[in-house]
This record gives sequence, C-alpha cells and structure tokens, in this order.
Amino acid sequence: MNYIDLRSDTVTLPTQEMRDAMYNAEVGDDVYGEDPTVNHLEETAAEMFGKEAAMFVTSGTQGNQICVMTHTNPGDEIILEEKSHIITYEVGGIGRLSGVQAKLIRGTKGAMDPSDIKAAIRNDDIHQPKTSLICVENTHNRAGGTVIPMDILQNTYELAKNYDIPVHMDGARIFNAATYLNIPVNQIARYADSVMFCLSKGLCAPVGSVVVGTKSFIAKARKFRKMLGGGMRQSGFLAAAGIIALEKMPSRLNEDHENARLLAEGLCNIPGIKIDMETVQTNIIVCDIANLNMSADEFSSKLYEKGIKINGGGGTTVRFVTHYGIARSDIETALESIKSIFDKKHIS
Ligand code: TLP
Repeated sequence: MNYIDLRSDTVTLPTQEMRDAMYNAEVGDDVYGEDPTVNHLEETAAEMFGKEAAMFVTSGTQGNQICVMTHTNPGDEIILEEKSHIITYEVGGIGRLSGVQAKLIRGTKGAMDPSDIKAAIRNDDIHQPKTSLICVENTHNRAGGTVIPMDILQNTYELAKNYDIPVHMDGARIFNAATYLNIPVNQIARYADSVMFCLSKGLCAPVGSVVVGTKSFIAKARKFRKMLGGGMRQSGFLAAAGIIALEKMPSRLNEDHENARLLAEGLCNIPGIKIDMETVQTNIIVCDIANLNMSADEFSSKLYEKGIKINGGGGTTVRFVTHYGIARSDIETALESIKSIFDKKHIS
C-alpha cells in the first residue's frame, strides 16, 4: 500500500538537488575544522541567524543536550515548559548528561508567561539550586506547532538578562515559526543566546541540526559534541544537503501550513474529533479524541488500515504533521478515508 505518512516531518526524503550536492561535495576532516562544506554550512547558518558562530550536530536532540551542557553546571536548575521536547522526548538527557534538574512551567499554547518564569527563578539562597538556563520551544511541538508570540519572547529575554540567565531556544521548527510570522529567522533568534534548529524536518535534509550562538559558546559546545561522539569527520556529505535545506526549502513551508489547515478544518467536522483551531498555525495538528471512545493507539490503527500513518500525541490526543512529501490531494484522500471510518456510532 502507498501510505500517506502524517507521522512527522522527520520522514521527509532528500530532494534530487540534495542527492546531487551530496554526491559532489568537497569534504575533509571536520574534527580538524577542515571540511569546507561543513564550514560553509556553519557560516551560512550563523549569518542567517545573526549569530557569531554555528556548529553542525547529528540531531536536534544532540543539539539541545549540548546547549544545556554548555550553559549549565551539574546541580543547577533549568526552566522549561512542561510539555517541551527536552523534558518529554530526550530520554532524561538533561539529568544524565548535564546533571541538572528541571523546573517545569505550564504554558499557554506552548508559551510560558514571563511572570511565571520570574516566579520560578531561584533566590540566592544557601538551600536552593542556581537557575542557570531558560529554554523556550518555537514552534512548540506538543502544543500543536504553535508559534511563541514575539512580545513573549522579547519579555522573556529581557527578564532573563535582568537576572543574567541565558536563554536557549529549541527552534527545531523555527523556519515554520518565521514563515507563520512572515519575518526572517534572525528576528526570532535575537531573543535567544543559543538556538538549535533542525535541517532534517520540514527542510528535508537527511540528517542533521545546527546550533548557533556566540564564538565562545560554540567553542565550548564543540568539546561537548566531541565528548558525545559527534565529531563526524567527512560530514560535508551531510552538510551539502543541509546547505540546500537552508537556502531553498524555507520558502515552501507555507504549502505545508495550508495543507495542515485544510486537514484540520476537515477533521473538525468529524463528530468526536476536537481541535483548537487557534493552535493550527504551522504544520502540526493535535486532536483530542476523548469523545471517540477509543484510545489513541486504536485510532491510529484504524487509520493505518486505511493507508494513513499518524502518531499519538500523549493521552487522548493524536498528532498529524504535514510536510514536503504530502500534497493537497493526499489531504483530500486522507480526509475521505477518515470520514468513512468514523461515523456517529463512536461518539459518547
Ligand atoms: N521531534 C520528533 C520526535 O522526537 C517527537 C517529532 O516527530 O516531532 N525539538 C523538537 C521541538 C522536536 O520536535 C524534535 C523532534 C527535536 C527537538 C529532536 O530532533 P531529532 O529528532 O533530530 O533528535
């Protein structure tokens, strides 16, 4: 069967142009700083994000973890949104690798209120850990691909500066945020000291993410990347696809956002499926299926039988993600199939 794969934008395949660029890439040993293609990718990323330096990493998870390690010391505390990727899907890495503990804040559509952040910052007290980092996620995955409003980002950053605390942005999908806001990524990145963004999601590169920040931050982060086995030698073959991802792919993300809206509007009309349409801003849709009287796993299995792949989103939610491999006609086909499965008999 030819599946319509709406599990994640991580399933995107490299374009022909990326494959050609990878084949022809000029490479060297990146641990010696001698891979011209990696250097080109890093320089391009730093410039695009308005930062001094950049570092190519194996994955978004590796990039986030290295940033936490670089900003903190063991025994510190970091502030995170309670459903953020770093706390939910990174295998407890902040505890194991950085030795830090998490102070979680409930956000609204993924955005933490700066007054809640202020209240969570620790006092200079002999009993308390030091608050050494604030992490924001933009777009916010589990909140439904929501974009953090610019005034909240700015207020968070200014608050952090008052307390001399760095801000890290998990910008795995920052280009989706920039597309939604219709601004360049450097406008968003200015409210963070470090940003991690992924090349291998909506931008279609096969492997890799990038961390951007100051020169001294990146120099320190490079040692942690090496420690974690991320010294990749002739990684220019991967960076070559990343350069095309950065330069060519952001301009088409609007298509994914339009497809997500079309899908969400159709899903909303199916009795028992609830979507907060205000959260449908980019390429992710989180649906509440509590009223369908079935688990997220049962729901996904029913769709799978009809040739549609999706992922659970935790509890009674399921997630649909649009991307380069999904055309408008796939959305129409998927909606027809889903409508045919769920009729009124499932609703409580
Ligand atoms: N997210 C994946 C899964 O891990 C859940 C997905 O399918 O959405 N930050 C954010 C906000 C992410 O959504 C992800 C990946 C990462 C970091 C980690 O990136 P990778 O998968 O490259 O380690």
